[in-house]
Amino acid sequence: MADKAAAKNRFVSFFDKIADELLGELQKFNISDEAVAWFKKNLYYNSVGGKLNRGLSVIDTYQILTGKTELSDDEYSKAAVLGWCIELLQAYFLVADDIMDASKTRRGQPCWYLAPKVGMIAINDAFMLEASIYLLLKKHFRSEKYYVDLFELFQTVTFQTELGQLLDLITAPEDEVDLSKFSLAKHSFIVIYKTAYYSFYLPVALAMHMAGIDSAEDLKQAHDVLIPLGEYFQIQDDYLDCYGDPAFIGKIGTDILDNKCSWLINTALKKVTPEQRAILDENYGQKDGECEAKVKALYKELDLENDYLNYEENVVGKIKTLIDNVDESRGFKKEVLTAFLAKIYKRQK
Ligand code: DMA
Ligand code: MG
Ligand code: MG
Ligand code: MG
Repeated sequence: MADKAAAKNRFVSFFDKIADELLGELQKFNISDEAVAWFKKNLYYNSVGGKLNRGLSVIDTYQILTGKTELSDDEYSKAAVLGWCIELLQAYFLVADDIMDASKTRRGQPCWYLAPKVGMIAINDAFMLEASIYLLLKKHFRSEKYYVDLFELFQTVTFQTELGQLLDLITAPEDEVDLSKFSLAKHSFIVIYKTAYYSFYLPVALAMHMAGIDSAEDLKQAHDVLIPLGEYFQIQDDYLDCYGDPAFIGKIGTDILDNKCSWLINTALKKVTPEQRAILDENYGQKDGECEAKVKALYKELDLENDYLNYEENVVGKIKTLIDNVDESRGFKKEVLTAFLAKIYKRQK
């Protein structure tokens, strides 16, 4: 555990270097001190303060794939840059996601668009977080033979995530609640695109390119386990939206108010009586705390917590079987996947 804390501290301190480099890019344009200070605040406010699982996973995966417990300074620096690139991508998505979901808090502080003086400047700030990824890739990887792979991977995964966000949003219209449009199949599609690709496939695929263990077959093996793993992770997120402790998860759930096609509502819809269904039709997706409370009370009556526990045991069993079947002959390692699973199993935040 102490090791884990030390690894996280080292990675967090590395962000100062990342931020200095990015601010240095800005200074090249002779931009005002005020703008530099704004960008610096944007970078720190939105990139640091989370669990950093995605970023740390690049380093962990690289170490597992190469079998090295100690990395050279150059290797550490490269893996950490890629890790922070994912965290910047996540920061970009979250700044925008919180505006679109009308969320109030993130990582225990006001969402960026609600911070003093920010407002809709947050939209441009999100774009700048994304653009920072490509400045860093160019600076650190331009002469590597896998530069184009990294570049394409970030672009492809970004598009997949945005497609997922689009589906998430159009399945949850603000002014028209129609629960008959929801299904677990739709849910699965949404969460694979909006979460699994960037949170699970991306960190591993980046480390695989860096380690040179990146045949099409091995990338596919990684993909075929990481996508179901990411789907499970987002179902945990849906569960925590309702049942998590805001003080602990750092954010206040909005899925019921926002008419989201969440795992919980889909699971509820499968087991309701016509009377209970009428309660959902009337109260789901209304921007009203009392309606939200009625939906939550019905979730309790339906004992969705138990459905979730059953789901979790079941899916973890399936994922373990998928991992058992991974072929390690080309260099990919099962341990990359078991390490990931261990990080999220029964997570509370
Ligand atoms: C998160 O979906 C997906 C992205 C791409 C940010 P969400 O709105 O459920 O996330 P959160 O619960 O963190 O707002
Ligand atoms: Mg959200
Ligand atoms: Mg969202
Ligand atoms: Mg959520």
